[in-house]
Amino acid sequence: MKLKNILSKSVTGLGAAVILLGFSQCKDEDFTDYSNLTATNPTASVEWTAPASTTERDDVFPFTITLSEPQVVDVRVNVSVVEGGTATEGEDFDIDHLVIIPAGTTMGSGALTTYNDLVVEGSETFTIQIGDERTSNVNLTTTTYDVTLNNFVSNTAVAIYDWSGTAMVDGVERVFCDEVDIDVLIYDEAMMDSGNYDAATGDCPEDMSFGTTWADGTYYLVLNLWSNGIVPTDGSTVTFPMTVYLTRGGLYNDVMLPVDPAVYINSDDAAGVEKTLYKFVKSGTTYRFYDPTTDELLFEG
Ligand SMILES: [Ca+2]
Ligand SMILES: [Ca+2]
Repeated sequence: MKLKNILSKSVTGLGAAVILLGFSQCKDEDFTDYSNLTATNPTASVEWTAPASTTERDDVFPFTITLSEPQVVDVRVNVSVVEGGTATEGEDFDIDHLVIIPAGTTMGSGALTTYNDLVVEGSETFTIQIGDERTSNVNLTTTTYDVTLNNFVSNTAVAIYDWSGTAMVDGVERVFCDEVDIDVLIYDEAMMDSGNYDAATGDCPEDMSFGTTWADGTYYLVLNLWSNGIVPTDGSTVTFPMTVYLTRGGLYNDVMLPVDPAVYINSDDAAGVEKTLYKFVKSGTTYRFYDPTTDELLFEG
C-alpha cells in the first residue's frame, strides 16, 4: 500500500470516530430535551353554578375550567348548545363556545349570558354541554347543564290614551292631536284628585303607568279637557273619540279596553269638563278596570 493510501484510510477512520462520538452526544441531548417536552395527561374540572331555573333577566353566569397541572400547549374545550331546547341562542341567551386554557396556565373561563324581554311567552329551556370528543390533551368528563328560563312578567301596566284623528271643520281638515289637549286624571275612591299627573301633559296620546308604587284600593280614571281649538262656526258638534290600550310586559300587549262613547269629549265641551272613564281597582299586582256606571268588569290582569 502506498503511503498516500494508508494516510488516507487513517484520516477516514479518525473522521468516522469523531462523527460517531458526535452522534452519540447529540442523541443523549435529544433524549433529554424530548423528555422535558412530553405532555402530561392532566384532568380538567368545571366549576359552574348554572342557573337551573331562573326568571329571564339580563345576567351573566361565568364558569371556569381548571387543569390539574399546566400544559405546554393550549388546551381547547368546546362548549355547545344541545339540540332540542325551546330557548333561542342569540335572543334568549348567548354562550361562549370555546374555552382556551393557555399553555403554562391552569385556568380558562367562559360565560353564559341571559337576556330579559317583554315578550309574552311560557318558560323556555336549553341545555349547555361543556366538553366533547374534540377535547384533546386533557381528561375532561363531558357535562351537560339544563337551564329553564321562566317568563318575566312586569309589575307595571301601561295605558295609552289616544284621541288622534281628524275632522273636516269649516272646510278645513283639523288634527285632533294638534288642537285638542285631553288629560287623564286619577281620582281616589272619594273622587279627590290623587295628584298623579302622568297622563296630564301636552302629549297626544297620553300614557299612564299602573305599578307597585300605587297603594291598593279603588281609583277613578277621569278624562279632563284641558283645551280645545276646534269649534265649528255652525255650532255643530265634533266628537274626539278616545281609544285605550293596555300593555303589561310579559303578560299582554296592546289590549284594547272598551270605552263607553258616552264619555267621549266633544267640541261643545268647555275646558275643564270631566268624564269618568273607568273605575280602577289595584289589588297587589292585579289590576282591574270596571265600567264606572254599571260596575261591569271590563279587564283584569
Ligand atoms: Ca318573556
Ligand atoms: Ca294632555
